[in-house]
Order: sequence, then structure tokens, then C-alpha cells
Amino acid sequence: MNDILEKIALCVEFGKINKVSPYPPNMKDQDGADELAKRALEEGVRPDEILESALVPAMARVGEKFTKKEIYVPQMLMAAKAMNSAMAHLKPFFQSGETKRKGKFIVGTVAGDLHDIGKNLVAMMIEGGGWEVIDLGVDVSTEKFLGAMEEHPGAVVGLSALLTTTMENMKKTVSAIKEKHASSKILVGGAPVTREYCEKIGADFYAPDPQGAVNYLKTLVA
Ligand code: B1M
Repeated sequence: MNDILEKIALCVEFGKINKVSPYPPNMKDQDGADELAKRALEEGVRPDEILESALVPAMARVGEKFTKKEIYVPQMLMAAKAMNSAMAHLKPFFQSGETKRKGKFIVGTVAGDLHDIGKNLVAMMIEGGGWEVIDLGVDVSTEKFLGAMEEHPGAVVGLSALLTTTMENMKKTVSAIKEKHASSKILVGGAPVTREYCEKIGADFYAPDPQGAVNYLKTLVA
């Protein structure tokens, strides 16, 4: 792999955001994902190559380590920040349509639920997996999900719920989406959600963690 791409991947994997960022201590005073992504573009590396050959594999490693409990939420959040700092340089190319992404993913935490840490991790892993993410935030009503689906036809939808009380709203949203967009694909997750519950409410897939979500989306673009 190109040296600069390898360095970007390491920065993302270990959460090195930029030169002034003190974390991780063994990379102190070194350029981070921010400076390296900017330099790579200046040197003529294509944005999709930076995404595919540096950010995606780095985030895949982060996801695997998280699944195996070799790292925890803080390290994952640092990796997310490093990835976002690199993505900020790439986004203009994707937004202009100059570089294509794998598809669109609409995500939100269901109505009545304000928990967003897990949802944000899923969103950033999926973005790191090469998808455009439309993040609707927390306490997202069924109408808001449906509106986003009208705006982004064909997008995969992801619903997160952290409260047993709001799982009922997940069910309502899934039913409404399936009624209006029968062929749409819906991914669900969150601590109280299970595979059985996913099947019961008619969603398409349950992912216990971000890597599971990324792996599911991969199956949709085979
Ligand atoms: Co609240 N909370 N909380 N809370 N909170 C829990 C969930 C709770 C289990 C704590 C407890 O009582 N032990 C409990 C729920 C009990 C239940 O329903 N059975 C609870 C409660 C009761 C409440 C309030 C009602 C408390 C109150 O006000 N009386 C209140 C509700 C507010 C509301 O939502 N309307 C409330 C509020 C809050 C804070 C605002 C203070 C804060 C949220 C801050 C935020 O998110 N910005 C908060 C927090 C932090 C927690 C705990 C401590 C941590 C949740 C978390 O972020 N985990 C939680 C207890 C706990 O889990 N130890 C708790 C880390 C995160 C990475 O995991 O979100 O599970 P998680 O996401 C995982 C997977 O589930 C999966 O991937 C992630 C990474 O592996 N995943 C998906 C998540 N979404 C996915 C979507 C996918 C796929 C995978 O596809 C789309």
C-alpha cells in the first residue's frame, strides 16, 4: 500500500486526529489523519482511494477489535474523530458527485429515545465503510424517517433503540416504512433489541454491533 495511505490508516485505527492531538501518546507531535488526508489529496491520491484503501480497512479493524472486546467505546470514539477529520477533506469530492459512494444509509434513534452513542458509532462505521450517511439524530418520528426516505429513494434505513419503552416506537416505524416502501431494507439495533424482536416487527436485519451493521450493508451491494 502507498506509504501515506498506510499512515492515514494507522492514524484512524489508533485515533490520531491531528498533529496537536495528544492521543495516542506514542504518536505525539506526528501528523494525524487530518494533515495526512489533506497531503494525500495534494499529492494526487484519489479521494475514493483514500476512502477504500485507508479509512475503510482501518475502520474494519476498529470494528473487529470492538466486537472482540479488544478496545472499548472511548477508543472507538477517538477512531471516529480521526476518521471524521480525514473525511472532512474527502466530503467535497463525494458531495460534488465526482466520486461515487456505495449507497445511502438513513439512520436515527427512534421516537422518545435520546440515546445516541451507539447510533453514532454505527453511523461512523458505515460512513467509514464507504456509504453516505444521513443521520436524522435522536427522537426521530416515523414521519421524519418517511420524509427522509422520500428525499433519498433506495436508501437503507437504520433504527436504534436503547429503551424497552421505545422499542414499541421502533415497531411502529418499521410497520409504517414497510407499508409505504415494501422493498426497503431496514436494519435495527440497540441494547434491548434482539434478532427475535427484529423478526417479530418485520425488520430485515438485526446487528448487535457496528461491524455487524457494516457487514449487512456489504451484502446489499454484492
Ligand atoms: Co440511559 N438508560 N436513560 N441515558 N443509559 C440506559 C439505556 C439504561 C439501560 C440504564 C439502566 O437503567 N441500567 C436504562 C434503560 C432501561 C430499559 O429501558 N430497560 C436507561 C434509562 C432508564 C434512561 C432514562 C429513562 C433515565 C431517566 O431519565 N430516568 C433516560 C431516558 C432519556 C430518553 O432517551 N428519553 C436516559 C438518559 C440517558 C442519558 C441522556 C443520561 C445518557 C445518553 C447520552 C447519549 O446517548 N448521548 C444515557 C446513557 C449514557 C445510558 C447508558 C449508561 C449507556 C448507553 C450507551 O451509550 N452505551 C445505558 C446503560 C448501559 O448501557 N450501561 C443507559 C454505549 C453504546 C456504545 O452502546 O447504545 O448499546 P449501545 O450501542 C451498541 C449496540 O447496542 C449497537 O452498537 C453499539 C456499539 O456496540 N447498536 C446498534 C446501537 N444502535 C444500533 C443500531 C444498529 C445496529 C447496532 O443498526 C441501525
